[in-house]
Amino acid sequence: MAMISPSRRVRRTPFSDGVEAQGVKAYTVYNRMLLPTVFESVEYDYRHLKEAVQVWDVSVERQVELRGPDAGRLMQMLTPRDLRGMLPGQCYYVPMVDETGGMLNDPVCVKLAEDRYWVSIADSDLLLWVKGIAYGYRLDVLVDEPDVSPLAVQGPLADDLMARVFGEGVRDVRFFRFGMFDFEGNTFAVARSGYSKQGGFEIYVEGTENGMPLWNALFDAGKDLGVRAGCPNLIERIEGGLLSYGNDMTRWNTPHEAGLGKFCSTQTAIGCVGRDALLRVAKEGPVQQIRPISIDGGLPPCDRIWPIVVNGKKVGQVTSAANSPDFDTGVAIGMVRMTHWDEGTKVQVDTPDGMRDATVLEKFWI
Ligand code: THG
Repeated sequence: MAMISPSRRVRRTPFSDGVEAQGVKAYTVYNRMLLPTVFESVEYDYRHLKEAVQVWDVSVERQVELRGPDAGRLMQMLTPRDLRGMLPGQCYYVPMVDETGGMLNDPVCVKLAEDRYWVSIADSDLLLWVKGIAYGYRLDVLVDEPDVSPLAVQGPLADDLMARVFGEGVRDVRFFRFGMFDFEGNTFAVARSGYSKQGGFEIYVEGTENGMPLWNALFDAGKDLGVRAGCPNLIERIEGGLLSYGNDMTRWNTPHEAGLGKFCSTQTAIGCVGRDALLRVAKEGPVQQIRPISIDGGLPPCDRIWPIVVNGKKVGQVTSAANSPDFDTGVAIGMVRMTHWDEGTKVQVDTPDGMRDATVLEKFWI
């Protein structure tokens, strides 16, 4: 494929110098910022992620900060997930929808204080929507994108590496919680979260100037653990059923279609945007839903929709696919119509390399 022409519009991150020094081989663009996709090879990176520990530049997970007396009210307007029980120190995966119930983003909400939240966004311009809602409802809240860049430490040895840099206390951080930890005179939120199923942390690094010192400290401390630079891994995230906004679901899907109905409490009081629309889909149920799909044979890269067909009729579409070394099959995420979404349903997938036999599954691989 051709190169990405660098320019100011495609933002670098606080860690880009480190990423390049570690030999990044490919980037994508996400939230108008560089996101590494390959270091050695997707397969090599996959194996290493599952066996050791990696440091990921996920600065593209930009933060939308809500700060002020109406921050909590605004946060609840933005998501159908019930936030009433959420305490400072917690992270919630929160679908966000427009007035029609169409998904706008699937961020992680980080509650820093009663009057301060970070919305750690997927790839859509959520800042503009949040600013519009805050302004339209005349809310007493500041909405901005702060100089915060998440750095993920993922893999089975993540606890050991993090303990060396932030102290033994990081081991006690629970899943989707965060604590405040010091590094060289700065205090950062460190959460047990991340876009893999291998376990690990995300450090919310405040201040561009603090990026490279932390990056270097993690690599110095992890030499004997075999630490490498890594990035969200296509194969592993499909095996784990981690959804990619813009690929697996878009504004034309409801959270229920995306399998995120469990994060929507449209019944309970909450006054969020899209509640009426979601009440309807929650009651009637979706007519298509995301499913894991195993596909026979070697697969080419998936950079467009692959129709799922049965007897010449379209019954869904594959939106992400890769070849899994561990499961020795093509692994994919697709949107499948109700008539064909049951476990074990045999279908065909129309790939650029020809028709492939495939099976609709119920549970993801990991
Ligand atoms: N971490 C942070 N910000 C992010 C992501 C992240 N922003 C962009 C993108 N990833 C948002 N999308 C997701 C998708 C899945 C998860 C988190 C963010 C995730 N899901 C777990 C799962 O499905 O197993 C847990 C969900 C839960 O139980 O609450 O982690 O990765 N900061």
